[in-house]
Amino acid sequence: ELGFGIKEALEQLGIKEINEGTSTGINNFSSGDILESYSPVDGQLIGKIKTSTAADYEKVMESATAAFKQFRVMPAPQRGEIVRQFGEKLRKNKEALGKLVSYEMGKSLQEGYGEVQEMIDICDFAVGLSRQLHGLTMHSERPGHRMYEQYHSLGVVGIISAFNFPVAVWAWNTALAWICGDVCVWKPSEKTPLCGIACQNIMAEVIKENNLPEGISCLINGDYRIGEIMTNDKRVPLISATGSTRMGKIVAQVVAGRLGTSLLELGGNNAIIVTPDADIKMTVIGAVFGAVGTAGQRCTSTRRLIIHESIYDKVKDAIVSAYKQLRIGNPLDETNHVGPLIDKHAVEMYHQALEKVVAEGGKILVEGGVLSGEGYESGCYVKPAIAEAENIFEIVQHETFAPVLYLLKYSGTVVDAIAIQNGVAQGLSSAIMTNNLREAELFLSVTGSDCGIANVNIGTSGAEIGGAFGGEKETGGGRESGSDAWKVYMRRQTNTINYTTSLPLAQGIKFDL
Ligand code: UN1
Repeated sequence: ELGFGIKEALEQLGIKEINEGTSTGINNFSSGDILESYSPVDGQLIGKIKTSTAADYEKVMESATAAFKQFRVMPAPQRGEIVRQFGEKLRKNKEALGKLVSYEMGKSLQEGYGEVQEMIDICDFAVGLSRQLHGLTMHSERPGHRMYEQYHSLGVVGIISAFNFPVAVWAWNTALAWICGDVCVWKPSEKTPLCGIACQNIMAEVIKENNLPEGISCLINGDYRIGEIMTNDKRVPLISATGSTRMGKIVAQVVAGRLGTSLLELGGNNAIIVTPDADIKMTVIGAVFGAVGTAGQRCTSTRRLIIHESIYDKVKDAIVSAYKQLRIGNPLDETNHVGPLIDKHAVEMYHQALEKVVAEGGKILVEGGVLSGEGYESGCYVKPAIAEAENIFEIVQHETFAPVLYLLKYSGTVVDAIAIQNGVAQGLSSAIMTNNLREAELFLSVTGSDCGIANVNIGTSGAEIGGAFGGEKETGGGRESGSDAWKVYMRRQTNTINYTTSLPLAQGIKFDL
């Protein structure tokens, strides 16, 4: 029997013992193998999902492409109204969906709710945006001519998302794509398929209530093989993929091979620089939440602390003693700080990272280890660990999706710290803790952080949806969520109109017949 109100949450979200519904669930295109979803919280089987075959995928695409023809001619503010209703339904289901996220993925209940809140926020953002899909007007160099640009709906958007944000990343993409007039086909992580079914069920109600074609929101379930069919498909002009750099490189090459567009949000190796002018209390909160929140499985998780030598021991002692307060256990119990890793494979990666850092000459400051016994039966609960290391260590250069924090010492000025911060292949999130304006501004300047996200006096994780989210270098360069990220979901057109009776050519070219 599933506790913590999970049974009721599953019922509310329409999750059954065996779940079908690759399309919105009104009809059902899943005829493949059964995929089982186990909770990392207690190791219990939550539900089964029918996966999608290549033939199912074809039916999904038929439904999606037909829906696009209808959806693209619906005025954008009316599409915004659909997204507004979706946001309303998310508000009603926040508790149930947040719980399912926590139970299927393993993040804390608060973070589960927080993720649903991000979905609600992006819906609100998208509703406003649905009246602001602005293009520019320009002055033509020719008399009696007018120039402007406009944005048209793009088509079918393929979304590949990761287990760590099993619902929010989908919503960041869909809320924008829908107001832009696109339809979406989603391949959620095979580690969190029930979250996918739940989201799909919520949107299916909105679609049905508005008498719209169900292909506006489609779901395909399964492993990389079904994702591969989608990334190869010419009918999908945009693939938005979130996950590892390894996966992103494959997706990028396949999509580029057919000259499609990819929006990539891949690995991070995020650091906080702690300068002699840092507020130590704020640093500790930011660093500890950044390193152990979501059990170190955010792509924005803090992996490296770059501390000035003059305050190194002070900061180290404060962080190590904060780690002693951490309670590890069932994430649905709100008194716990740290929940489980997603699965045993992740536990293995965590072990390997700790072994490697020692082998390379690092020093363990807070011991790791797997917890066993009552409450830890899933075998996925690990102790957040801290190691003193060097930035050049191979393992420090690598993103390990686990609560392992590396302490790095710098001497000299903030310029030296920035060199260490930038001295990795990834470029997602970064932060500096300082009350020194010169240091802060230098960090944000062109010679400062090379990441897509650079913060002052807050940590690396927990970005708001209003900004564009993503990063540089091996993080893939894509931007999702706020600001003008919507533009990638539309095709852009430049228009020149001649309202005279002659045909002057641009650049003054004469061509008389
Ligand atoms: C991710 O880890 O894939 O900034 C996204 C954050 C969240 C999003 C993280 N808003 O931590």
